[in-house]
Amino acid sequence: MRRLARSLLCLTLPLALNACAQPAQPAAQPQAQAARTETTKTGTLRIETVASGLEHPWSVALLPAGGFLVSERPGRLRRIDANGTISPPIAGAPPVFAQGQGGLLDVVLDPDFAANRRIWLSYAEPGDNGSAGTAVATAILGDAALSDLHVVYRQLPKLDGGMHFGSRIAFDANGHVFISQGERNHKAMAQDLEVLQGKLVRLNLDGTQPTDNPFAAGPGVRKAIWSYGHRNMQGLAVDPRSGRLWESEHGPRGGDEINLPEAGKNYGWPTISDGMDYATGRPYPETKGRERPGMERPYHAWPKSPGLSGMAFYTGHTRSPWNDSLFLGALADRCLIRLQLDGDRIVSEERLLVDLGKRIRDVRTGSDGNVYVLTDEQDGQLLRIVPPAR
Ligand SMILES: [Ca+2]
Repeated sequence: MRRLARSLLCLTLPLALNACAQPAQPAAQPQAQAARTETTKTGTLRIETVASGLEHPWSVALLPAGGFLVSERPGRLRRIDANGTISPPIAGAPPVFAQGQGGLLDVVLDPDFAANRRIWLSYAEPGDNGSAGTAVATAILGDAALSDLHVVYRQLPKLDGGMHFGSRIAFDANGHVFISQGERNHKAMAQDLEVLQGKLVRLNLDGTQPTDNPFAAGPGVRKAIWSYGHRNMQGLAVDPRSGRLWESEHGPRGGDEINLPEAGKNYGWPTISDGMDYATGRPYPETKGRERPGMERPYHAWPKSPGLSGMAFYTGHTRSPWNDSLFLGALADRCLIRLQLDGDRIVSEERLLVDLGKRIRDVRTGSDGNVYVLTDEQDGQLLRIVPPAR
């Protein structure tokens, strides 16, 4: 009866329509295609606003038929048309722990998305008594709703607090999915193979654990683990040229790094680190230097932490001056980092969107040769970055 009365109210009192609307819906109007330019060392790039009004957008997936899927950290998934029209929240997303760094995190398309319409989501999943843990679910994308939602991975144990959930998802060409995570700010856990904090994990696409994972045969260890000793990985991508997996992670002050994680290897946190405690300016008590036998040095490190989030290779665009680059979003340094590659070798760094001055949460590269970024704000934006002409 109350629902009927509410419906009648909505029908009969147009001025009350706002009270009947779904919460947190931005105006579904295409954004003005405001463009600005920036002079860079390879020419002039153009910054176009695809959409605004996104609440702390975390990840963007480019749909093959045009348009985008965007996750908002408070727990909403939205479709954005090629012209910038933002949909209402897509129904059926999993409930999330939207506190601190937690919430709805990565959204990526299944490798066979064109045929199966399946998407993958990573998020902070609420547990008992205020606890949470990183989780990954898959679902079928419909026009307005998800269906066939399955949770395929849960970081265990679940813990209190809102820090260091990771998390990104990437696929190799051999039927595996990689899931990056954080150590939930429990540093020692990153070295403990009986828990999943601070681990990169590898699963089969059906969520089962590969029998050839490096710790699959060991007793008392988590068989999903691919590599360990990680702090908080918010970038993960496979180089389409080599098939090699790269990850970026937030270190402590001066400890942000890139690794090419290999099976069973220990990436050192917190026992080795280039970084310092933000509070004291000194190494953490757990840190015993910058290198140690059996632990991997960073493949690449920054003496001043940019705050890395989101990572994408830009390859196969031989007419672009950006060909063979790795892009990384920078939160603290408020820019887009471009690393010029020669094979696996990082030969130079260029900082883009510096004048824009926004926290960059995610970056993806399009088959159209453009680069797409999300700004991490209450009124976040999806931007299209058009590279300089060669
Ligand atoms: Ca490390």
